[in-house]
Amino acid sequence: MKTLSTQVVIVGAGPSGLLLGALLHKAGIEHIIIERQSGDYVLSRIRAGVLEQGTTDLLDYAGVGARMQREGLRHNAFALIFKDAFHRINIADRQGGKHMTIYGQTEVTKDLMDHRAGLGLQTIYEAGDSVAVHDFDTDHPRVTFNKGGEAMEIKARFIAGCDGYHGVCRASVPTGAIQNFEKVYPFGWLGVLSDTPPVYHEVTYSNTERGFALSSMRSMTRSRYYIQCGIDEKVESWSDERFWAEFKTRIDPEAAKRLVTGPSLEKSIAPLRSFVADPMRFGSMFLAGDAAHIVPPTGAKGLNLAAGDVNVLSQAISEYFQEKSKAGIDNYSARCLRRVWNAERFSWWFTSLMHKFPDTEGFGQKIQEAELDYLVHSEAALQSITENYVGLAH
Ligand code: RFL
Ligand code: PHB
Repeated sequence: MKTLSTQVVIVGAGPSGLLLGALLHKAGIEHIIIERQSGDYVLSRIRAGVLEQGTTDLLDYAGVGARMQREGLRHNAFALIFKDAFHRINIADRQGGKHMTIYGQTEVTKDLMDHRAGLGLQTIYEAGDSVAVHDFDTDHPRVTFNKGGEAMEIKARFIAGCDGYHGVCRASVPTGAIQNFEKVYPFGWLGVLSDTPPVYHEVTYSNTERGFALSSMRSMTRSRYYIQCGIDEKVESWSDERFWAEFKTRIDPEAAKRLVTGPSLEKSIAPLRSFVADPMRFGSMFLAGDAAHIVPPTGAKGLNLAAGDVNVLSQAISEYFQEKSKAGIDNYSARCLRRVWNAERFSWWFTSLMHKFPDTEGFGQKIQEAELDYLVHSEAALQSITENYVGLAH
């Protein structure tokens, strides 16, 4: 067996793992990233698009923010549609000038990969299903895997489990040592990416009697739209024509008239789930990002939570190595979980407010419309939604 040694092994080269790597490198800490898939596969997953200011600040700090600053779209507001009417909600005016940035997860991932390549930092791709974590209840954890037919082992002081919801790190924790909290929603999101100008200038969430829709974008010429769909629906049963026809019924009538449609570049269905693992640390192994928690995408918190975790983790690990202090690593789980549960609550609430639920029918719709009406006319409620949307301070 070939053995490598480093200070931290990061499992997973999604945004959490790559950003943690950039932050550890900046703090002078050695690490190796091990990823199951190829780099191209990781880049092909179309996911998040909305970054909180805390996330863009962290990407700048990590030294990977230059293209995002040039190409990202700065948004001071988002919008809600209900009862066919459009309501713009200004965030910046209510939250001391804070704003959101539209910049796709694919682009963030690409910038982080290019940064790593430029610095010559080691990422081992295509490790497949062979990755296994060992001895994380000791100070000498190890990660083993096969690469190109050769058995390999990486010894380190810490393992960072950044391997997403289906990863191996959380799954390796003995069942008695972890508690999982979960809620699965009775619907999914059907998403379409297309090279058409976005129908709205800002991210717009629709509540309609036919179900939820979201109008987002990646640039001024590339749209990202979603509609609520049944949990068992197959993407093959949604032709582009059917998608556009349904989507038009879920935006306001003026917008439906001006909507530009076109072929989909990507089309996929995502299930909606809320999930939290508690704790997020097991001896020498830490969980970060989707490995530890999932939010439904309403409110765009997932990637931002991941960035918050790796910020806390990189500080805790650098305190350990540089100041010989265990305070940060001992506090990691509690510090993250407080922020995570705040975002879980907000994402659950926003999901419940905007989607059609199969069991509540007409009464549920009227209650949602009453709450939305209250929301857009109450300055107190607007303060609260914008404060949560832009990201609570932590
Ligand atoms: P990822 O991105 O899942 O990356 C985990 C990586 O680990 C690898 N892996 C392994 N590697 C080695 N060994 C193993 N055994 C492994 N098992 C897995 C995987 O191949 C993968 O490369 O998790 P990470 O890095 O924590 O990042 C989390 C984000 O991807 C996620 O939270 C967001 O995409 C969520 N999300 C959104 N977040 C936002 O902040 N704003 C948004 O606008 C937003 N929109 C979305 C979203 C997620 C969506 N879907 C499809 C779930 C919209 C959608 C539709
Ligand atoms: C997206 O652009 O993909 C997006 C925007 C806002 C959300 C979720 C996803 O709440």
